[in-house]
Amino acid sequence: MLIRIKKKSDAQENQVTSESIYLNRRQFMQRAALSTVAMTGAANLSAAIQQGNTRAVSKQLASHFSSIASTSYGADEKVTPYDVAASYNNFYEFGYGKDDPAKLSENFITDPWNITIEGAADNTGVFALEDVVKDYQLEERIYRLRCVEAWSMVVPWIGVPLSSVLKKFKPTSNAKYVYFETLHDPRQFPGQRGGNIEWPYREGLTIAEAMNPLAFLSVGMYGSILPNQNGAPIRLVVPWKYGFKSIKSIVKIRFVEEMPQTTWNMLAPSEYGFYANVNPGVDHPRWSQKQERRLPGGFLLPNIIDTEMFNGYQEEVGHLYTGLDLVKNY
Ligand SMILES: Nc1nc2c(c(=O)[nH]1)N[C@H]1C(S)=C(S)[C@@H](COP(=O)(O)O)O[C@H]1N2
Ligand SMILES: [Mo]
Repeated sequence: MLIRIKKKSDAQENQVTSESIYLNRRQFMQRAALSTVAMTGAANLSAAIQQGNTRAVSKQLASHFSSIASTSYGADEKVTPYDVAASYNNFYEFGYGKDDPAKLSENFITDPWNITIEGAADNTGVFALEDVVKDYQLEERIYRLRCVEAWSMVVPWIGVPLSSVLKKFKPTSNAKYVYFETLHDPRQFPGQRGGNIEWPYREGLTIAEAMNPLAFLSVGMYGSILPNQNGAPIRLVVPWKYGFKSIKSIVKIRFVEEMPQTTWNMLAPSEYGFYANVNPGVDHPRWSQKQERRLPGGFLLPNIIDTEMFNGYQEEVGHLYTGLDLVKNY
């Protein structure tokens, strides 16, 4: 299945991929036997992608993963190898090292998983993860992810548009912002037993940002469910903003009237703003944002590339900021 989205960031449709290219043959045969796997022409199989992951889809999302729609988002991008995207992570709940999340998240419990919906909406309450996403077709979208630390990757996410999910809860006219929280559980998250961060990790978007078609709630990547270190079982992906906005392992969504407090802004407001739009014209106080290091690889050409305004998604999101001073509102 192919969802046609006509945007400049789209690429030729003959390069559109499907989840099947991420699966090794054995796993693919198993899954094909179990269910109808959505397939489109999967022409150029890169060895790195084929290595993919071999994780099973958990019970709660299994039926949903039987059909994943390809989209043309990022079809011209060179996808970062799975092993890199799943081993070089920021997830401070598991530690500050880039390899801590992969090493320490193996036993993280993601099933069952509930999400609490609160605030300025008609349909609030506690919802099981599967009930939050089941009404919507899962899509694969290849997005660039640009960390404020000036590294970047390209990830094939699987998920649903954030706007679809939010509309289901019927936000009222008082809902000017959407606030998100990660699970707070120091027994499972060693990082939450101390440190400078006021847990839980929290993030937020304006309602217009949240309703923008690019904003995505991801439950998977590289053809299967999210690895724990990447924010299982559900995380936000806002590709035009620095990576820290893409909050992981979400348990709470609250519709609010005032701009919410967000983790990195609380920690260092002069370094990390609420908007955090990728912007090569606004340097971090301690380093330049004009370029980035595309993983894998070090600070050497050709891994060093120019950073683009809104991470290259200007056409899709630029209108959200008309009249806003993007230097002051970094
Ligand atoms: N709960 C939580 N979400 C988080 C973080 C975190 O430490 N905790 N790190 C953020 C940062 S700084 C980045 S760059 C991305 C990294 O996502 P990835 O590990 O899937 O590449 O997750 C973001 N979401
Ligand atoms: Mo980041």
